[in-house]
Formats: sequence, C-alpha cells, structure tokens
Amino acid sequence: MAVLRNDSRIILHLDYDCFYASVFEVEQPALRSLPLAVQQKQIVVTCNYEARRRGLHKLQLIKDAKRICPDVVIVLGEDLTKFRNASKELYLLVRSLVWGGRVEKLGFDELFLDVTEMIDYNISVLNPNDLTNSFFHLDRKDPTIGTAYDATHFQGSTFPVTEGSPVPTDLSSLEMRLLVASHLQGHIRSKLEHQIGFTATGGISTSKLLAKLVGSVHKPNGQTTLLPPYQSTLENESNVHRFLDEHEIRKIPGIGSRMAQKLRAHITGQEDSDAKVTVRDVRLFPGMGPPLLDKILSGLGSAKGIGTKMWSVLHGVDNSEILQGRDVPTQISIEDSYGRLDTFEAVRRELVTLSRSLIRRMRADLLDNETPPGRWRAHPRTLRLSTRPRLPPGSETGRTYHSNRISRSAPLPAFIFHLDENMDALAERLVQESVLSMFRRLHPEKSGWNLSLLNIAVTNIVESAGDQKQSSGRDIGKMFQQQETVLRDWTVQEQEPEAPVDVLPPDSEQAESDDWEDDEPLASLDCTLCGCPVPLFAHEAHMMYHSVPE
Ligand code: TTP
Ligand code: MG
Repeated sequence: MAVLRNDSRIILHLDYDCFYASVFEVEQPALRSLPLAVQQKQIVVTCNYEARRRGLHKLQLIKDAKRICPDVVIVLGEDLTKFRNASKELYLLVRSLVWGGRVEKLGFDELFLDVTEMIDYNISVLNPNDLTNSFFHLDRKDPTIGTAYDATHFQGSTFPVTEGSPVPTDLSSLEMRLLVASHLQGHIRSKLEHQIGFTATGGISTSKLLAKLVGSVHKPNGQTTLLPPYQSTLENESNVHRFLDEHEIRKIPGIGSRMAQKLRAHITGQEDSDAKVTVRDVRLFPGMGPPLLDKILSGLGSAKGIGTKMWSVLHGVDNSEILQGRDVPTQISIEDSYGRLDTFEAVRRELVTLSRSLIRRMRADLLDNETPPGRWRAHPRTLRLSTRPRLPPGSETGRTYHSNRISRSAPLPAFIFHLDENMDALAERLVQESVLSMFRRLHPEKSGWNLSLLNIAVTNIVESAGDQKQSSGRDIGKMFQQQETVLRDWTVQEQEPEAPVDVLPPDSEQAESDDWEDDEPLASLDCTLCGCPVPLFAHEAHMMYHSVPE
C-alpha cells in the first residue's frame, strides 16, 4: 500500500546542546572548559560535553557521577526560572527570523521551523549564473537584510555523505531547496551561538519526523540535511528508506517499548525477543502492511487506525503541521514529592506552600510585563489537585510507579486574580475555600493514607480578548500529530480503580526525586510522552522537563 508523503515543505529542527549546562556556561564562561553537571535532587539531569568526555551522561545518579569524575563541578538546577528565560529568549530570536513566525517549541530545548516560504522566495531570486555569490534574503521588503552564501554547496553534513556532488541543475528541485535551507539553518545556528551563546544541533528535511531524526546524526553543534531522492524508483531506493531503515524500531519517535516489543515478537517469532529489529525488518516483512500491523498491535489498547499510522511512520511519512507557540502556557502546574505525608495538618501546610508558588507563577507568566498593577493576559478556568498515594511496600510495580496519580478539578475562584491582595493571604484562602474540599473528595478517609506527591495546577487557560490566539506550541502531545495519537493511544494510564479521577497529563514544577532511595529497582521505564527509556529514579526529573511552559 502506497503512503503519500508531502515533500513540498521544508522543515528545520533544532536541539540545543546540553541545554541546562549551557545556561550556566553562558552565565559563567569559565565553566565551559570544566566538567559540569546540573543536579536536580540526586540526579545529573544533564552535563556539558567535557563531562560527557569523562564518562558522565544524562540521568545519572550524582554519587556515580562523582565517583567517575571526582572533579566534576556540580550546579543546582531545580529552579527552572533561568532555563525558562533562556528558552524563551532563544525562541523569540528564532521566531523573529522565520517568516510568519512558523516556529513550534517542544519542551525547553527543541524547535521545529517551517521555512517553506523563505526557501521558495530565496530560490526564486537565485542567480543561476553566479550561485557562489548568493545572498539569502531574510526580509522580502528590505533586500539588504540577509546573509551571503555559496549556493554550490550544502552547509554542514548530509545524509548520505557526498563529496563535491554537482549542484542540481534544476533550481526548483527538492535538492536545491534543501541546499538553500541548509544555509538558513547554518545562519540561525550561528545567530543563536554568537548573539546568545548557545550551540544547537540541526536537522533539515521535509517533515518534523525526518528533520528531528536526521538532526541527531551529528551531535553536538552540527547539522545534517537528508538528501533526495525521497521517493524510491525501480532503480534507486529513496534516501528516506536508506536512512530510516537502519534505525532500530525503538529509536523512532512514537514507537514506544511495548509496541517495539510486539513488533519484535512478530518479526522474530519469539516472545520477549531482544534481538535488534530495524525499520527495514518490519517494513519488508512478508505480508506487512496496515492490516497486519493492526493485528500485531491489537491488544495494547483501542487505537483506531494504528496500523495505518505505524505504516506511515515506518515510511517516514509525517504530514503534521508546525504548531505555532502561544504567548501563554496551556497550564501552570506546581508539585512536590514527599518521603512521608500522612497527616492532615502537614498536607494543609504543603498545599499552602504549593498554592503560593502557583500564584507567583501565574503572576509571572500570565500578567502583562507592564509596570504594576498589570493586566491579566490570560485567565485559567480550572483548578486541579492531584495526589499520588504511596502503595503498600511490595505492591508497587515499575509501571504503576509513575502513573498512579489521582486528581480532582473544580472551577478556579475569581479572587485569585486580585492583584491588591498579597500572595500569602490568597494562598491561604485558596486552600481553605477550594483545595481542601477537593482533597477531601480525593481522600474521604480522615487518615490511613500516605502521599508521595501533591500537585496543584491551573489549566484551561484562555487568552484575554484582543490577544493573539494561536494553537499551543508547548503541548508535548502535539509533537508529531500522528505519533501523538500513537503515544496517547498506547499510554498506560493506571489509576486506583476506585478513584474518581481525571486522566492526568504528567507535569511538575518542584519535582523531587527522593523515591530512588526507596529500594526501587534501578530499571528504566519508558516515558509515556516522549517514549525515552528513563531510569526509575529519574522519572520525576524527566517529567519536570516535560512540564515546561513557554
Ligand atoms: P535534552 O535535549 O535531552 O538534553 P541536553 O540538551 O542537555 O543534551 P543534548 O546535547 O544531548 O541535547 O534535554 C534538554 C534539557 O532538559 C536538559 O539540558 C536537561 C533537561 N532534562 C531534564 O530535566 N530531565 C530529563 O529527563 C531530560 C531528558 C532532560
Ligand atoms: Mg538538547
């Protein structure tokens, strides 16, 4: 069955290198030459490349990092403010360069750019007789704004690697458009580096899926273009297949470990096979196609059209749009985790603390930056309280570990927007008048529970009249529309059976990770959002990373 890929767009992907560590390096350039690790609770959430050269890696226990590299410099990264600010500054710079602001933010440190219009314009003004001295126009109205480039070469690396390949004679060919795009990507990366101080790794192709995957080929501080042909012919296999086919299926965004396991079992004929199964193995397996994929993947949930979606992904087809960022987050969420929280008074105290942080964040993120008294740019409509009851010892399996949150939602009381009241008083009132009754509905028993986490969030944020309405760029679930569906449909949402719950998007702000001390097995569990295998002890930190508002 043929799957149609729309190759008319040009999409760039950017991933900042060791992002949190770079934020510290930009503040203190002397750190650049030292092994630097960023700590959240007991975990290295990221480290710079000097530290990686010495054997450190992301999501490692601090104690292991110190053992492996005793002179590692450790900085605390629990307060996300500086990362959020840096991320916003970088995003705004990129958005100012891309026509129509067609930039989608994914978490703190990834961007997708739809630069189709810019490339088509710049192709139309190329002088075929003097490609070496081309000029990339960054502004259609002012022909002096832009940058000189040599349109006879790709900037950066390509897949497959080519040496001195002749410039395409057809200037409107996909190859030429990608070549011009590689220079735009180079220009944007150089701006990020020289204007703000961050290096990034880039991918250039025709979809988010392909741009992201090909971008990871030359990391850090590199960029890679996926060269045509993108369609196979009788004589030539497409480069999309050549590139994608070699990937282990688990490496493809959207293919989680349970799907990968089912596919592996079918291809090898063995349950629990850990053999390396590639995209090619699945794609070319006898009888393979959407109906067989539907059959293989059935039983994991009730996903509609999963076979067709998987078939598309295996062919590198991702026609999802770039979702432009909104200027306000879709939700604001604050949480903390606890070793032991089992008295009502302790819960009340923590709820007041969390509510205070929530109100502070609302004021920081949702108020106009103008001088006081300010104006609310957006109003959340819903208040949500979530808890995670600690299960009795022995009953906690790896998979329930992160997903047994329960929650209650209620309308957000209007007094929270009063700017003339101080935040402490507002927090007390919020807890007294709203949060405690939600808590009692979640935990009707007076005692006997023991909570490992509390989370308070405002959701359903509506921008005030007059503000620009755009779709959310922050929602990780929109990463790749097809794959979002894949992910969501296969996400295991295990809840307490009797819980009157909403299904929760994982989110956090003040995530702690003390659970690693509870003799948890040091296994990994796939993140239900991005599919990355994350060690159990690092799940809280990982979810914190997904909780990032713009
Ligand atoms: P990544 O892009 O995964 O990592 P990175 O930018 O540090 O390194 P790389 O050069 O490999 O791209 O994540 C971006 C930031 O998010 C990272 O700097 C730290 C943070 N983070 C967490 O807080 N928890 C996590 O589980 C992960 C994966 C990242
Ligand atoms: Mg990164």
